Amino acid sequence: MALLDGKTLLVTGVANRWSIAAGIAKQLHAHGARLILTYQGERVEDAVREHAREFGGAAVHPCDVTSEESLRALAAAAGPIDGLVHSIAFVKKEDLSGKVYTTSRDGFATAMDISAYSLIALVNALERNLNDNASVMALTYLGATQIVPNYNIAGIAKAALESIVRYLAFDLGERGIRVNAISAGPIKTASSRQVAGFSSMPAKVAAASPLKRNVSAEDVGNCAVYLASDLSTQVTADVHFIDAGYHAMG
Ligand code: 0WD
Repeated sequence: MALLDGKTLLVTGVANRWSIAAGIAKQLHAHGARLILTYQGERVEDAVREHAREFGGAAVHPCDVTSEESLRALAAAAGPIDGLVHSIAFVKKEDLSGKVYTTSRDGFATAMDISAYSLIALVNALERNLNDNASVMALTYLGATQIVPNYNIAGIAKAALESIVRYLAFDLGERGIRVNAISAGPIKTASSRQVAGFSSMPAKVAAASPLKRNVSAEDVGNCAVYLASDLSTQVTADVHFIDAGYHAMG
């Protein structure tokens, strides 16, 4: 019997095949989970539907986290779920370089809304879909707690996201629902390429980390398998690093 047999996981953020969410969906499917994939808009719908076929005919629904109507429609369509993967972030390109103090009020609000508040919005919308003992996970990055040049407002939003993870863990703990963050090492994706100077990060991590290597989206997916499974029923309000140990370097 596979680890995730009988479990249904809703995965957001599969924008294309390089997305971390695509690696997560691949591993969840490989371990027996039934998947529901969401897509932000028409621009990525075809790619997500193609992935869905690859993952055993996963169900596909639209979901734009900035729209309450879209979130309500997702809740109505999704049915019961045993877990939820939040793999969503957006920061205006001009706010991913230069000085943090030049961030506009609007840029700050957009980053916080899509990269952090969206987890609250998703959980609020899907609370009744989540079965007892379900697992909620969100993708974060070391820039939440350490200075990563140019990550800027994205790091500030990740700090908020990690705090939201802890408060949601408290809110949902009575139902046995766990809420955790996965802090991934740098992986080349459409989002990460927006961060000025990002292209040098994977090599830097590979050279400096204890394990002397980079992580892949599938490595992150393996952590998601553990967090979605009954092996992690006592783990909540945590930030789990999948970064070859880089976060512990001085
Ligand atoms: O090195 C990296 N790539 C790391 C990424 C290291 C550590 C953490 N992360 C995080 C990101 O911050 C994000 O939370 O992982 C998550 C996934 O990011 P990704 O896989 O690197 O990037 P990408 O493939 O671009 O997925 C992010 C997706 C969007 O993709 P596009 O390319 O269309 O911007 O977030 C989704 C969208 O699919 N997204 C939304 N989904 C629903 N509603 C919205 C929205 N309004 N906005 C963005």
